[in-house]
Parts: sequence; C-alpha cells; structure tokens
Amino acid sequence: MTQVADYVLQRLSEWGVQRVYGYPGDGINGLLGAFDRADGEPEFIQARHEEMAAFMACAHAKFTGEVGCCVATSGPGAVHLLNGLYDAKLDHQPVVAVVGQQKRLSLGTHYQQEIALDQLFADVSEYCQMVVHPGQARHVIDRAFKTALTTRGVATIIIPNDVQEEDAMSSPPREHGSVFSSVGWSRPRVLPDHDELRKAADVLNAGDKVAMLVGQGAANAEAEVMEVAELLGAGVAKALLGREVLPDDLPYVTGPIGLLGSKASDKMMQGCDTLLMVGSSFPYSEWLPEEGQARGVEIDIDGRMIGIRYPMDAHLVGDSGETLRALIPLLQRKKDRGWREKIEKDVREWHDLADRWAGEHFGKTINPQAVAAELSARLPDDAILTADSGSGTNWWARHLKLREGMRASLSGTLATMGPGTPYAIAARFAYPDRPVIAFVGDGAFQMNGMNEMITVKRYLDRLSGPAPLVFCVFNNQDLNQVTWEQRAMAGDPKYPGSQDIPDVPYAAYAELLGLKGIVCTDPKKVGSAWDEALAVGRPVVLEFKVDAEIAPIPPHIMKEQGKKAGKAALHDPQLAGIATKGVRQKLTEYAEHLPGRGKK
Ligand SMILES: Cc1ncc(C[n+]2csc(CCOP(=O)(O)OP(=O)(O)O)c2C)c(N)n1
Ligand SMILES: [Mg+2]
Repeated sequence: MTQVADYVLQRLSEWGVQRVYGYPGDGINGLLGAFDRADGEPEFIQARHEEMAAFMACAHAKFTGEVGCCVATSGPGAVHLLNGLYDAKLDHQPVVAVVGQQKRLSLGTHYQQEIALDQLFADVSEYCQMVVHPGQARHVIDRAFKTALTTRGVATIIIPNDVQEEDAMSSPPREHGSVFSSVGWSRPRVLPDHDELRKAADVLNAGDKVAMLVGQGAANAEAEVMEVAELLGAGVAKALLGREVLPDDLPYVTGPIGLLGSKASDKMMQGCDTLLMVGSSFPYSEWLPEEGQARGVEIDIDGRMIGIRYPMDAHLVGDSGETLRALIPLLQRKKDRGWREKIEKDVREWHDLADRWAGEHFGKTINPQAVAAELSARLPDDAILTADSGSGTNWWARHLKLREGMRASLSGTLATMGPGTPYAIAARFAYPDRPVIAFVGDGAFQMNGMNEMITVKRYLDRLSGPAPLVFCVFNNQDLNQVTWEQRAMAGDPKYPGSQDIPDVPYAAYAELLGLKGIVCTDPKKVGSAWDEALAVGRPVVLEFKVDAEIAPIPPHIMKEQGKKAGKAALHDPQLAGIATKGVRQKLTEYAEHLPGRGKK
C-alpha cells in the first residue's frame, strides 16, 4: 500500500513539478523514502541549506513561469526556508513549500523541534495548511498550487511525519465533510475597464513627453511595449526585474532606473510630462517624476498594487499585453518626434559615459565596471544572467547590455544577499543547454555561495556542458555596497569592524572541489579571463580582484547624498582613494565639456 508521502509526490508530479529543491531531516523521513521510490518523478535536488533550496525554487518560478517547489524538515529546516520564500513573496513568484512537522501525538508538548509552523509561515504564505488526515492531502496540495498561481505567491503545506507514513487516501471517503478536488488551473485573461481605457488613451494622447517604465509584469508584452513606445515617441526605462522585457540595444531604451540606474532614465523622468507604468512596483518614488509634474497611466494585473507609487490619472487593472493591445487602437502617433530624438541622444550619451567609466584605469586594481563591460561585449546568445545584492548589482544593471532572448533576474524587492549563486544553479537545471552567468560579491559568496559550489560539485556531470556556467566573484574584501551606503546615506565613514572581510582564494577553492577556478588580478586581462571562463566546458569560479574605492554612484548624485559622502570622506580610512576616484569618475561624466574632449 502506498503511503501519504508517495501520494504527495505523485500529486506534485501531476501538477507538473519535475524537481523539488530541499534538504533532508527526520521530519520528512516519509517524504524522503517516497522520493527514493518515485525514481526521479519528481526528483529531489539536494542544496546545502534550506534557504538556498527556497531561492532555487523561486528562481525556477522566475525563469520558467512554472511553480517552484522546495522541501524542508520540521523546526530548523523550516526556519531556514523563510528568507528564500520571502524573496518569492516580495517578487510575486508562485512557490510551494512542503515542510515536515513532529508527529501529531507530540504536538503541543514543547517537543523536540516543535515549532508553531502555521504561525511561522502565516506571513510569508498566501495559503498555509497542515495535513492532519490522509484524505486531506489531495485538496491541500491542490489548493496550495491554485493559490500560489492565482496570487503569484507562496503556499506552504505542513505534513507531520506520522501522517506522511500513513496509508495513502487518494480519494477521501464519500461522506459529509469530504471534498474532491482536481489538478488544474488556467491563467485568466484580465482586461481593464473600457471607460478607464479611454481615459488612459486621452491622457497619453494629450502628453508631449511620454516616459515609460516597465517591470517584470510586462515580460510577455515585448512587442506591445515596443509598439506603444513607437506610437507615443516615448523612451522606456526598465525596473531591475523588468530588464528582460526589452533588449538594451534599442535606441530608446534608457536602461535601469533608480540608485542603480542610468542617467538617461533619470533625465527622462525629470523631463517628462506623462508617465506610463507597465507591470512594475519600482519602489523609489524619488526617481519618478515629481508629484504634479506628469500625468500618469498605470497598467498592473494586481489591483492592490496600482497607483501606489505615483498618483495616476488612469488605473488599468489588467494583463499588460492584453491591455496594451486594447490601448493601441486608441493611441495617436505623436507627430512631433523631438522628445524621442532627445531621449535617443541621451541614451547614446549614457552608453558612452558608462563605457568611459568602465574604461578608466586606476593603477593596478581592476575597475569592477570593466568586469561587467568586458562580459557585455562577449555575452553568449541565450545567456541567463543572475546577480546577488551588492555593489556588483550596480555594474550588472548598468554595464551589461542584454540582447534579444537573454534572461536576467535577481532578488528585486527583498534585495537579499545570497540568491545569485542558487538562482544560477536552478537556471542551469531548468535549461541545461543555456549559458548561465552569476555576479556575486565576495561577501555573498562567503555567506553561502561557496557552500553551494559543493552543490555544483554534487551535480557536476549534469551542470557541466558546452554552454558556460560561470560564477563571477567580485573580490574587494569589503561589504562594499553597505560601505558606500554608510558614506552616502548615513554620512559615516567606512567602519572596518563591520565592513572588512577576509581575503579568500575563491578560484583555488573551486579547484579544490574539482571545478575550474580562474583568478584575474590584472586590469589588462579582464577580457581574456572572460574568454577563458566562457570556453571551459565545466562550471567555473571566475574571481576578479577589484577596486573597492569606486562608488556605485547614481547617475547624478543627489545633493543631500553628495554632501553626506563628502563629510564622511574626511574621516574615512580610504580617504585618498575614494576622493580621487570619485572625483575622476564625476569628471568623466562631464568630460565632454572639458577642454580637448569635444562633445560627441
Ligand atoms: C541577508 C542580507 N544581509 C545583509 C544585507 C545588507 N547588504 C546589502 S549589500 C551588502 C554587502 C554585500 O557585500 P558583497 O557581497 O561583498 O558585495 P560588494 O558590495 O562588496 O560588491 C550587505 C551587507 C542584505 N541585503 N541581505
Ligand atoms: Mg565585497
């Protein structure tokens, strides 16, 4: 007779789950036995840490559009999942977590590893339920998937270990109280209100200078976004999670926005009279037009999220592709293309400026911007790019130019450290033939990336192949992003006690594990290091020793931050470096106005 655990895995399979990322423990002994019997359908993928398993599940959802699935034992294993699940919740990804619990008999006795899991998972989950009866498993699983898909969120299934080992009941008894659920869900077509659509068209037609901001919600509406941008003579800025919506080589794509953003996006937001936001909950309103400056139209599939970042004049609750298609016939093509031409000029200037920043040499250490710029020129077709949270995220956002068909993601809203490496691993499991490249800071690599290299070793045969798999580590021996935040936001100098981190030989460590390790310390060899890493044929840790003194400054330093950073610099242990490099990078920005460097 099959057990409830066997039935659970069978139902996950029926929901299309091929891989479950997890880590074992006796709270899920029943499930582990069932995984063994299931013979790969679904497959258990062993991470080093439950948080990594949850990141992998989240990345699976982001890169495939399917539900990601992770599993952990009761108590500590369940606690470890949380940060990865919050990443999914905040970035609106469907993830189902299955966690063990102590047996029913012991619950409520302060038993070993007994945690009130229903309470612990209540905030992160859109649906959280404990299976206390074998006949309940079917509908709890079904509702978990239906809820994760409908809400684009996390659903948690808690299964006490004794329940896992009970006889399965695929169909509950035909009696009062039983329910009979089915596997199945389909994405609804969500269309906006007709009058609101007309209102939106009026606003957009009346504007002379339209700025568009797209987020991940516009991911399946590339053609429509392009058509609307063309009609409206608009430029398009991309929130980080929306960076795969449009390639970066289009002349009117102003690129990233915000603290990690481009000067072209910033100029467009400052100069526009109309804002069209599509599928984005980009949080920082200081990078949007000032209230009253622009009229606004927003498209979002989630009515709870519409008109909460900038006061909008038309609120279109609907699917971005469908809504833009409905809008297009109502839009008049802007005859005056002056605004569009200005944006395209700003975009060209921005690309030149970013190239100049990346091309600057500061003595013997590598300019981290060059690491991204050199890769950008070499990006293989169909590459999938991931980033951790740190200063590298800035270079990833500003200096990597995505071409058509490339994918890119990171922890956009939780902005947690740690996902860069597990995202890349999950991407590779989902797409074994596609190149996958992760940008990871040394702090994040020490936090958990190094351990996940053991996962890469564990699955080396499957993760190797002609398509590159590269973990690019920015070795600056600093928690640099926060060091700069201390300087620019708090006005404090770098505090070495919290910011310095030890130098670790990451490439040598990779070699120890049987992976390829490449270390680059020479600014002149950044490009050739990439060439080598992209041609190896097995997973690579590519370590660059980079300069920690280059500020991940925004396109134009906000006055307040500039003042604070100046004050902080006076007492900073790295005063000399940050002062000269900061000033030089600022100068490059205005280089076209300097004698001897004609305006392009
Ligand atoms: C889990 C978590 N802890 C702390 C932070 C705050 N934080 C953001 S970036 C960062 C520094 C990252 O350092 P590193 O990985 O070395 O990258 P770097 O900025 O040096 O390039 C820290 C501590 C965070 N976002 N997430
Ligand atoms: Mg660092």
